[in-house]
Parts: sequence; structure tokens; C-alpha cells
Amino acid sequence: MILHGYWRSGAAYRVRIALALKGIAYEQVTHDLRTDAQASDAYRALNPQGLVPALEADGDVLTQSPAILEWLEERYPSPALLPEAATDRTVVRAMAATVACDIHPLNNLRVVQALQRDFGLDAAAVQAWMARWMGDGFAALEVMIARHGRGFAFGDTPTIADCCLVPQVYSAERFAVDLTPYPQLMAAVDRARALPAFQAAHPDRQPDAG
Ligand SMILES: N[C@@H](CCC(=O)N[C@@H](CS)C(=O)NCC(=O)O)C(=O)O
Repeated sequence: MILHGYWRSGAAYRVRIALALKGIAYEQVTHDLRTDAQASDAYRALNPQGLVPALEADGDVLTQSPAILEWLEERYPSPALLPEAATDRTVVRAMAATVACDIHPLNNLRVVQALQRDFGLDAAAVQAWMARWMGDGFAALEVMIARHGRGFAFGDTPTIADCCLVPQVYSAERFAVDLTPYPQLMAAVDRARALPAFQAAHPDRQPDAG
């Protein structure tokens, strides 16, 4: 398997966590987002969106981290990253979607670049934008985790919700977002990121970090 990513990409970080939790060996190819390498024709031949990650696996190229997480779960069911009951699975997917569909797209590099280049936002305004959407999502997740978490975001084992949440908190910490209003969320994140699989997936531990 080959993971096309970038050390600081939150979406690639999600996939690295799931691969590590499932004990799957893989190689990494980096695409430097600082130089727009992900937009090159060569990479677009793999992922027409020009976004990381993409996972080369079983002779195919898989894109979109939520779809890749689901594929990993179906192809490598153990250890499970979704609970058994259909309703519980939906709760976990809803938590993951809160990050992947409602927070991350608003804070993505190309959005932030557009805000700066096309709409003239300065650094302080960008920081406020990031904090606003992360805060909205984290406030909802705080309630959901208080309701469903028993150590992790949902239940007492890691799920795809934790795979999405931990990278989002990494981003929040980078952008100095106040996390003190979310104690349940942070307890779940701290529990998850103490695990070796989460540590192995951390941006600073990747070969292209720096
Ligand atoms: N929904 C996509 C988002 C992918 C995405 O936006 N990746 C970012 C890095 S985290 C990226 O490649 N950004 C480059 C850009 O914005 O041009 C997924 O989850 O895979």
C-alpha cells in the first residue's frame, strides 16, 4: 500500500491513524502542500481533486479520507473501528462527519488561501475564522462525547471518530484555538493520543516532517 499524503495534512493523518490501529504496513509518498505539489498533473492523474490523501491499494487508487477509512474497515475488519449496532455506527459516523464535513472543509488550505488572496483577510481574521468553525464543531462534539464516550469519543475503544478528532485537535492547537470549553472532548483526545498507534501517526513522526 502507498499512502500519498503530507505530514501536516489532517486528512492524511486520519488515514495514518487507522492504518496504524489496524497494523497495516504501508509506504508514504509526500506531496508538499507548501509548494502546491498536490496540484501537479502527475498527482492529479491519481487524484483528480488534487488533494491529499490518496491510498494506492489492491491495484486501485482510493481517495477521500472518510471513504478510505470505510474501505479499511471493510477490508481489514479487525480491530473494528466502528461499533456493532447500526445506530451506534451512525453516531460514530456523525462524529466523524462533524469534523470531516463541517469543520475541516472550511479550514482547508485552499479556503484559507482564498480568504487571504481573494478576500483580503489578515492573519488575525484568518485565526478568528479557523477558531469559529472549529469551536462550532467542537461544541457539538463535546455534547456527543459526554453522551456516548467511555474513555474514547464513542465507547471504550478507538473508532473512526477518534481518527478524525485527534488530527482536528492537532490543527486547533496549531492555530491556538481555546480548547478549555471542551473537557470531555479533550479527555477523549488525550486518551487516544497516548496510544502507540496514534503516536506513530503523529505529524512530527513522519519522514517528511519539517
Ligand atoms: N475531504 C477530503 C479533504 C482532503 C483535503 O482537503 N486535503 C488537504 C490537506 S488536509 C489538501 O490536500 N489541501 C490542499 C489544498 O487545499 O490545496 C478528504 O478527507 O480526503
